[in-house]
Amino acid sequence: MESGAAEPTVSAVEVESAVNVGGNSSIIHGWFSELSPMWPGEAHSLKVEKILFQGKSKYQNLMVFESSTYGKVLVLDGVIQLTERDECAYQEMITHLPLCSISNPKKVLVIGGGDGGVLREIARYSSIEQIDICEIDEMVVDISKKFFPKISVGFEDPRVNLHIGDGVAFLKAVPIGTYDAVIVDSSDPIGPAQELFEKPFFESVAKALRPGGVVCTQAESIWLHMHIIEDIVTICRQIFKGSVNYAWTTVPTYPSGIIGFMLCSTEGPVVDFKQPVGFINESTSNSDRPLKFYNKEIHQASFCLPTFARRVIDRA
Ligand code: SPD
Repeated sequence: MESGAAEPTVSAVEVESAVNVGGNSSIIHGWFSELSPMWPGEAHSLKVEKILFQGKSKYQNLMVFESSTYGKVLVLDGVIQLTERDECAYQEMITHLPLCSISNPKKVLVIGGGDGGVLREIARYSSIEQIDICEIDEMVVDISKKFFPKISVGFEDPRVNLHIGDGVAFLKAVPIGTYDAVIVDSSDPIGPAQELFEKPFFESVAKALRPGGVVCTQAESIWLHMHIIEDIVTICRQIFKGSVNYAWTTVPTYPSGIIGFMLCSTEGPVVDFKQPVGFINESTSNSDRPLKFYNKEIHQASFCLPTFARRVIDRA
């Protein structure tokens, strides 16, 4: 950690004036408003009860605040990464969409995901022997362990190997065909995650997967980012010679209230993402925490796209 000693707690009364929280966002009169050139002309706001942490790492600004209605909120460079109330809709879907699409996954790699939520979900699978994670910013891990114990619990699984470093460089060094699945739990493509949306990165992911292996990557919003999604689909169709699909989920605190995932498989045993072959529920899950969001019906439904999005994705 370069910096980031926790500043004294600030009550909502004390945030009457503007607090700069990184990026274009701010807290004004006790309301956090999320502004970014990635969603121009709109901003979602959450009422702030208390700022719990503000700091700056080598890579980004970090903030944790207690909101009035969504529990604790993790913000990186002014952009909401998760809230306690709706994180399940993201972490469960980005994990179980790929892992329930293949039989008995054994080796999984997470790029990003430093809050530990995706690890918590992967840990439900008793077939899994090895869970590697490469997160660039150690402060994200530390902050999550301090303020989000029900999310960072994922780090406690003995199968987890944490690597702090650059995911792009990590993947380049992975022997060909190592993983059954790669999950890319990144922030938006402005800032440290930019390279995770580019072609060379997807080429490295494909090399790291075994034949018929799967990748699931955070792929933004069909309401706001069709141009980004179109580019990602084009790149993925060039690289992944198995299947290429787009799915989405609702996350009320993400811009436009939804977020999507790019799901691809490499050439080899056929993967039909729309027909899950594995099943995770309370009785099969290696966890005493019930699933809150994911089920088989949601899995299948998440691939249904509105016409405007389907048109662009089909022609990409
Ligand atoms: N617009 C914000 C997208 C953030 C996606 N990653 C969230 C990390 C949660 N594990």
